[in-house]
Amino acid sequence: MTTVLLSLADWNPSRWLASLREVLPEEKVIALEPDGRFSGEADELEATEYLVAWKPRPELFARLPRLKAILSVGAGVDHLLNLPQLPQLPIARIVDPDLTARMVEYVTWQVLHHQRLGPSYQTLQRASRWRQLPQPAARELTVGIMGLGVLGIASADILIRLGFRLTGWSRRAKEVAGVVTYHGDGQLTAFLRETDILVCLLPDTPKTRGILGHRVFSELRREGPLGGPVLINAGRGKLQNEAELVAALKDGTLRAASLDVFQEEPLPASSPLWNMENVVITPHVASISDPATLPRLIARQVKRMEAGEPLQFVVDRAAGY
Ligand code: NDP
Ligand code: OXD
Repeated sequence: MTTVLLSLADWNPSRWLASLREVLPEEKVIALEPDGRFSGEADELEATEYLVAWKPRPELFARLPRLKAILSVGAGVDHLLNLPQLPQLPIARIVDPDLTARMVEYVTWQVLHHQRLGPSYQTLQRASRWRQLPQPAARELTVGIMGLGVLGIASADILIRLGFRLTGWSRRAKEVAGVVTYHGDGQLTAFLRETDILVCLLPDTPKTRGILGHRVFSELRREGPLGGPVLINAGRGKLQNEAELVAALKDGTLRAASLDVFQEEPLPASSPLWNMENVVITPHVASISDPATLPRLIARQVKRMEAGEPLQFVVDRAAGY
């Protein structure tokens, strides 16, 4: 019998375990406690062939000699690739319509918040002031998406339909209907120069870490109708240099920001970002992995591999995502 092990840090595994058992009725599905303990027998753990994981502990792998593949329950895989004792096995990530739809909602919500001058109206409301501000039309703004992958392309698609002008930046050259595309380090400046609202949906890799800093902020378009560029980061917190981000938000290099991810999560109470009027903070919820929908995808992956078919959505370990 195939054994599937669930290891979820930070999340309660009970709903995941119940859903996985429902979609994998012929397999043995076992789970670690959120603190990494296993309450079953050691030989059950040793029989594990598939690890379904979010932030597993590195020492876990030494206890899984029969492991065949690692299935991330997140779209991002930095929680795996940064582990020191990661075995050389295939790793698959989540590509799922539910997770994608939730990210599209977040990106659209935040782009509209800034286009419709949400931060300014919140300030006016706090001062009980009734004042109508000049409202830029969507067509007057360029939304530049850094990371033109599954989530970036789906977000661009909706924003185009709302009338925004869309550009995108990726590692390799690509064509996306309705999007002016740029790629590679050599085209980054050209991409930034025309961007009013920068949406970051990049993965955290050795190449992208720290990219959201002074250099990028200062190259964004300053003459746009919002009176300065806006950053929306739902990629990863390690992409942003938070000291440079705070400085840019204070000195006007950035007009405003919506941040879902942070260098340190939870964001420490001491962070100046909490109290900045031009910052919208959400606690890494731009999208979520839903235990009601994702276990079906995980079950499909296990069945594919057991049938001798290749896994889908396999991570390119050299590229880091
Ligand atoms: P994809 O792998 O589909 O897309 C990644 C994109 O980033 C690709 O376009 C890729 O380029 C580009 N990229 C990678 N490295 C570079 C680089 N060095 N220079 C330029 N572009 C680069 O990922 P997804 O769209 O599915 O997810 C993106 C990220 O979103 C995840 O890795 C995760 O960090 C984050 N995320 C955040 C969530 C949240 O709740 N905040 C929820 C889910 C995901 P190319 O097209 O050439 O490969
Ligand atoms: C993910 C996330 O990577 O939720 O899926 O951050």
